[in-house]
Amino acid sequence: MSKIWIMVLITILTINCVSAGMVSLTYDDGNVDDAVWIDGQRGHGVVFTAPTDNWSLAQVAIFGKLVAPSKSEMFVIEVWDQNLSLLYKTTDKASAYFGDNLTWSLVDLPDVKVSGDFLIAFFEFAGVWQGVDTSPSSGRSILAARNPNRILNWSVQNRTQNQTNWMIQAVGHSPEPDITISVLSDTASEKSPAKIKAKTTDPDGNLKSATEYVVDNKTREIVWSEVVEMTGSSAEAEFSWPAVAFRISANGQDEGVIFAINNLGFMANLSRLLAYSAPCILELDKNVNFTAEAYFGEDGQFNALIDSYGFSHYLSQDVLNITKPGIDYEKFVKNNITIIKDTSTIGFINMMVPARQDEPASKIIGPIVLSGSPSSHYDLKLLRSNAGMGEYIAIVKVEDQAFNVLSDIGDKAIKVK
Ligand SMILES: [Ca+2]
Ligand SMILES: [Ca+2]
Repeated sequence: MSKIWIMVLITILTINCVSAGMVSLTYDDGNVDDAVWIDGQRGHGVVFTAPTDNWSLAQVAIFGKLVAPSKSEMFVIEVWDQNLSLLYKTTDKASAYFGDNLTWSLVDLPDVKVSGDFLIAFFEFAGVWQGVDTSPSSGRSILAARNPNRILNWSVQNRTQNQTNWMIQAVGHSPEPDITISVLSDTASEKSPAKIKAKTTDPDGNLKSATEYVVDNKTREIVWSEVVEMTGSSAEAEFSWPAVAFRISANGQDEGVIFAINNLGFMANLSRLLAYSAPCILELDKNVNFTAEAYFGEDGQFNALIDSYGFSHYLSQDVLNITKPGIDYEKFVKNNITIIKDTSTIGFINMMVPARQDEPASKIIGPIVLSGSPSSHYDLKLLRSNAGMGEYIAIVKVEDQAFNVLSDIGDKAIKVK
């Protein structure tokens, strides 16, 4: 459970293990399951997509350890463009980067400019165990060979390509956005919401969104979040917060504050039904866990549950009426809904912004046993309740299309009386 948790957190807070200003492109789940070396002149290759044109690839991270005794002292890393032409090559001693334990090693590159798809190939000549994540793969991990540069047919002992993710990451950077926020109105109530203004700029003009978080200064819980779209090289947004908190109720009982956020980009006729989403952990049956998103309508009704692989475990009749009009809902329920009544559970996430590093950043609300039925929306409801009296802090995070993230904290606290 704890590993899944961490993944959910990473998605929300975009914590990177790399230094400030750097972005890490990764297609593995971060948890190593196996390690392999490959023979001969073959290399482990991963096809990456640059987040923006002329992205500066500054480092290659490889999860590995030395093979002892090693057949080869040297390794080669090559960066190829989408035509498999060499952009950069580096050769070094394996023992200078890898040791006896499986861990991430960073190899510096001199800011190689990449655009579109590019390939990183790691030729270890049977000198390094390459870490493998065996979760369903993105199909981006391949076998590479040189002279001429090519992608080989897949052939690795005991490993299929659709369950192999070489643990190789591309670390790089591009111009970052900037943000300043100001609290225009620092008392909040339903009638007179607090107002927070965010001003953002981005030197290379690929702004994407700004997200406001309202944090209870006492419990450090994120009680409210709202995201707005942004584009171009400068944008402003004004958030208003009517002193409300997202909470979840199950079977008519209030279970507590959860992390939820409004959704952008659904078709107009679905946006009302899928207005909000909340990250959650779905346990269908013992030890069958998924990270997922629960979707709620503007009225708080639970309308969809979609796991991180894109598989939907539940859709409400209202959603189905729009996505597949004319389909018999009872039949659909029988054939498509995977939730097992009175057995499956759902855990929501209460996110915190800890005041100190040793304090927890989240806890699970639940697990809640799903004892309702699809037609009763499993008796789950997203509530927008009054936030309790006290002080709240506004944080706004800006993101650009190249995965850069920056945030700013409100200059004064917001009071709810
Ligand atoms: Ca894994
Ligand atoms: Ca940018």
